Amino acid sequence: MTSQLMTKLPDFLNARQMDADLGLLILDIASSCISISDAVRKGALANILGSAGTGNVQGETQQKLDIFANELLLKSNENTGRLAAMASEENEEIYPTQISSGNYLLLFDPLDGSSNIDVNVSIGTIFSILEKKSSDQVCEQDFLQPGSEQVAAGYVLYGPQTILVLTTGSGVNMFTLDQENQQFLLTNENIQIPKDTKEFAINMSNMRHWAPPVGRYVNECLAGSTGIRKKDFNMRWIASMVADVHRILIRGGVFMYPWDQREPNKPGKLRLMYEANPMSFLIEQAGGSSTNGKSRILTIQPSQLHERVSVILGSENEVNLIMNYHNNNLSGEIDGK
Ligand code: P6P
Repeated sequence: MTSQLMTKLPDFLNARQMDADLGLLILDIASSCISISDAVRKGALANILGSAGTGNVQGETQQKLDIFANELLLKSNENTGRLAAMASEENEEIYPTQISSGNYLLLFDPLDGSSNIDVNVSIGTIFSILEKKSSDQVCEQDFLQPGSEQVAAGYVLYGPQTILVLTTGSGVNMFTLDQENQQFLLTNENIQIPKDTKEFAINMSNMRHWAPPVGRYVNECLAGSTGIRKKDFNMRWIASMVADVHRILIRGGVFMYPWDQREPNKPGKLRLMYEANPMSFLIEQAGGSSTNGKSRILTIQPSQLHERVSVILGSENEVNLIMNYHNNNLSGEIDGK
């Protein structure tokens, strides 16, 4: 099918007959990500690689592109009237909009996978949209809703193609950026993740720190056809959650960033509100599962904006097996207690 015949993102959203402001908000995010994509592609030619020489609220060194992406998303969404406030991995506090009459709350990791920026490996923007439920002045408490309350979520992957992956609660659809016309075109409809897999993603260098259930699962994968799984497994670790999740949406697999004993009081490395929740919404909408090892991530009641969580997500049968190992008390330390 030629690109002229493919469905454009605005037409796709109109056909869904969703709330007009939500549709326009999604288009605002998509437009911001096209600008981010352009900067990512220019890289050194735009003098936008390397460290900015500053640290973020997470205590991580900020890359120039982190700051560029964050500022662009904040500035391009602060005056639309569609949002009450925003929250970003790069900002300690929430970011009230200039026209705070909007009903929506936007959360994002502006550039996930920053350690890959300077080595030209795929990175991405992750976003989550909630409704502001209270009529009071917007505050952090408005954001502290379980992931099941999201009205939309997605990511834009800056890889060989720039791809927007989106759910508004009725399936997962993918849109590829037509670089010539600067339009996202529908290229994969109603994604479904295979229930089984032969591929797992985890940072193996942390093996000695894992809880026993994770170690048991991975060792059984490594034993392959000679062990109880009776099939050989492949391993991937891109160190960009967006890229690992995208692979799983396309061909199945399981992604794990579990609790480990390096920092036992932290439930995990990844952020609940703007990494795990949007990815979990996408994964479940595509027929997969997403858990912290013991329960669905989307049911977690947040207590802090930047709280972390243990993440095990992907092909349903594989995730259920790992959950079984945790819940049958193979002493899985999930919440740091
Ligand atoms: P590690 C990127 O910094 C990130 O937040 C995720 O995108 C990615 O899956 C993970 O951290 C990689 O962590 O410890 O392997 O570098």
